[in-house]
Amino acid sequence: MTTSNAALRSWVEEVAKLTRPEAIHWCDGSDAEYKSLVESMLTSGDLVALNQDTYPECYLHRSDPSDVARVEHLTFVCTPDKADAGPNNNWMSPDEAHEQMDELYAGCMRGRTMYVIPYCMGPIDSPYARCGVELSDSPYVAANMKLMTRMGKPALERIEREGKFVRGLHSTGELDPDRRFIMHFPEELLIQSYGSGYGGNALLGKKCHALRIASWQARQEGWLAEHMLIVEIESPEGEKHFIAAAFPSACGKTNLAMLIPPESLSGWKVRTIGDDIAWLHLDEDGQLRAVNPESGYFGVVPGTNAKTNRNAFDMIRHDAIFTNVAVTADNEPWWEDKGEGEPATDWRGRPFKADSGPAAHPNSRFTVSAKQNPSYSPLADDPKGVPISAIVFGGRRRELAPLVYQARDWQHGVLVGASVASETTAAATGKVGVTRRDPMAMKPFCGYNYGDYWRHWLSFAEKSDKLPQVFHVNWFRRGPQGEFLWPGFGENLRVLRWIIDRCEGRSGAQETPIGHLPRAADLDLDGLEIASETIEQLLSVDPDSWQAEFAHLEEYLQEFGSRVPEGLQAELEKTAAALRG
Ligand code: OXD
Ligand code: MN
Repeated sequence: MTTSNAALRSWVEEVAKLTRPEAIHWCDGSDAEYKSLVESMLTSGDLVALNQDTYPECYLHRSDPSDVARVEHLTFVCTPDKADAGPNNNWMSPDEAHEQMDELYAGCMRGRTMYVIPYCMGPIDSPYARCGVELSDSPYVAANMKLMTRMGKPALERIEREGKFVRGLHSTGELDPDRRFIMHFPEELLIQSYGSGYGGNALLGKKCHALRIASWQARQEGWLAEHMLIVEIESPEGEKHFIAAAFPSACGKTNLAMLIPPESLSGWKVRTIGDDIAWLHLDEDGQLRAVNPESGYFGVVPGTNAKTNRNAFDMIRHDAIFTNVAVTADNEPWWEDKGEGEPATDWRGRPFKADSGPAAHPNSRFTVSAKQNPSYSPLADDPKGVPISAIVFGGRRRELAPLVYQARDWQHGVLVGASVASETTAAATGKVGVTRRDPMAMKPFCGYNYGDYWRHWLSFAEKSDKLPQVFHVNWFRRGPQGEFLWPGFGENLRVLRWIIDRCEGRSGAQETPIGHLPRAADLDLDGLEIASETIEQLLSVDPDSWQAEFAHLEEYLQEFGSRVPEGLQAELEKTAAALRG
């Protein structure tokens, strides 16, 4: 196979000349191709077959122990002007980065096959979708890209029609953390990744293309590329709403997108459009519409069980790739809080010992096609996307942030998004559980200066008078003994209902300096056992703590100097003044 697109042909030739692969395989995206990729990885030991009776077509990949998460300190945005990447990104000049990467790539695919992986982010016939081609020497990447994206022939045909595509070059290299880089060249629509096989570093359609490069393109073209799930909620009366929600990595986006209503709300239906990324566009009527650029999930495994996420639990019982989970004596995948079975072998393939850390890696993952999700919405394939009623921001905060609050208007909503902070998780290397600022949950993914990004967000107010309402949630408030105050999971639908009712002007709220909060009576708590003092605690705003929070936020924004838009600064001052009373 080859292509009629001359630019793609000559790029493939140029890369082959540099990296020297033994063979070049053009991926067609067929099921037969997926099967043969799996077969070859079973032979090479890259994959291990799991119990095929209880987990048919499920396989385990054990990564190098040094290569289990995104590496933010090795991820760069390479713009000619450092200020365009902003203090939120690591920066290297394009010339220096190219020189360094060319050196690493020289001859790196000797003895290996280079896979040419054409893919489309978004429904294949959507005007909002964008295509890319990843060149990779990893069959694990090729197989995962088949599950995660619309990969193969239809994508190549679209590239041949349109002529435009994002280029991504990936080599597993030696998996040496000292020779590992994830480089982005937004002006060249180019990604270069070396030395890691981990999803977020190696499946270039996801974080690298659909967020870092796409956020840059989105600013130029007037749309938004966001780290958001998209969920469809239908009331017993048949009223439908779509909510987009941004939470940092491993803070429950997948669980919320696949929520199962509690028994007392059994007439409600929840369906998944996406669990990680949303591309948001204004249509000709000024309605914000969302498409999920992905067509599969790369989700965190630990904690997934029949109670927390029944849909995901069922969806990963067949045709799934597991990365870095443990294995039972029956050769079934196992992870912490699975709720059944016990580990015999840990994620590194060693006999499991209870005193030598978790059996599954805390950032172990599943990869599956979205179509396997019992709550999959066919609207995920709608080329027009879905109309968004509410945008919800959230973080993992043991203190301060109440269960839910609503921004006063769009400008205030941008401040609410910019003020997101969250405890770090195992999704990236580094310390876990440290609170860090993570505006719009995009800290690791915004491909340009945050100051310019907030300005771009604010500009939507001039383009439409029908923008979604903006909210903030916190499922993770803790009590004095460290216990979670809110039950979370399916019960979060109670909060989403209040959000929907606010969008429809149907439910009450109290005004506070940080925004509108429900009173206990404004939430449907029927059938939920929760003490009234706990609800009061979840719905309270402590002005002193919030003043301290705003002082911290102001200091943080100052890092972005004159790039911080006036509208955001003005909104910050307005809220800070209200907090002072
Ligand atoms: C992810 C992440 O894998 O955010 O989605 O790290
Ligand atoms: Mn994510």
